[in-house]
Amino acid sequence: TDLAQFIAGLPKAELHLHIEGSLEPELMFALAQRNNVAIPYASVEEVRAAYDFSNLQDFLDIYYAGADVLRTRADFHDLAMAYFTRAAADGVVHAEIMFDPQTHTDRGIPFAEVIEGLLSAMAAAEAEFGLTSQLILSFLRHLPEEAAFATLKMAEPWLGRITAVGLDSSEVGHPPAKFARVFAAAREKGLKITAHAGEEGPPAYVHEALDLLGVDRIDHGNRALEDEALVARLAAEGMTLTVCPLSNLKLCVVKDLADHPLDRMLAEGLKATVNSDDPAYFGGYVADNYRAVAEARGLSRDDLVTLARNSFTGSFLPQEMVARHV
Ligand code: ES4
Ligand code: ZN
Repeated sequence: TDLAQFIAGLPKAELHLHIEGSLEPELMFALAQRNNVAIPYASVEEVRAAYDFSNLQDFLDIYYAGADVLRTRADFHDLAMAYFTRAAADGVVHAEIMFDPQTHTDRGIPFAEVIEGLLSAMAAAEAEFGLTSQLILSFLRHLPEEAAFATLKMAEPWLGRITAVGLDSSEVGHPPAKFARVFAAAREKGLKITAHAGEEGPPAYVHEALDLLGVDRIDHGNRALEDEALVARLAAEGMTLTVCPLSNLKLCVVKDLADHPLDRMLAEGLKATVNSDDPAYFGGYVADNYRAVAEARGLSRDDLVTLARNSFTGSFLPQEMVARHV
């Protein structure tokens, strides 16, 4: 359709993507076989049928189980290359991808295997598709802050190739305040900062991400809309929100895409972007997200152009690179 073509042809950056969440069932089966790992599903159809979530934790349980097939640097390379190939086809020219080292190091996979596999795919994607990318190391917030410090220490030899740190996993009960010290340490090392906040957690968690973590970006941020003063502050600061419409639908953050607040965010002056989050689990890559929300909310072409422009101005690219895209 016209809309699909317009969206695919719009150069975009993806700012909220968990690389482990791009593991498609077909690749999960192939890696299970390659690594001799048993998985609790008999077929690709059975895996897809299990992707019926009623909240974030439901999803996370299945996401961590799926990640168990990822064992070697080749696996992480193949995982990321499959994502970049798919993203390039969607018109993504720059991607800032999150990875969760603790999901792997806690299973005995060396940090080096994970990151070297991702870095080799990032180089291959730039050579093959001209798609640039950056890495965001995400801490698992259901684990203690000490574990995040240990992860930051493991990452030390690669800090020159990591752009930012993030905070993901189970939000409610694990406020940003729990990680204030480790984010301060990351900032001192020159890393940018992002955090999931206001996906399921209250507006107070968004306040904490701003005040206690000093975030450069907010992942999701939907529930900030419940707090008028917070909305005004986010708008005044030009804070980027990495919104994920299909994720919000699949995790029941919204009941229906027709209720999605994306255009309300734009109308309130918020710098919203559209992203895929965990595309293999939530039913679509970035262009699917633009299309679904554009149809459900009747977004204009101007809105779509604004969203794509926000994805570059909200990126962690240096200013002169941003200028090349906007
Ligand atoms: C996640 Cl959607 C979402 N929220 C929090 N943590 C995550 N990890 C992967 N996807
Ligand atoms: Zn996320």
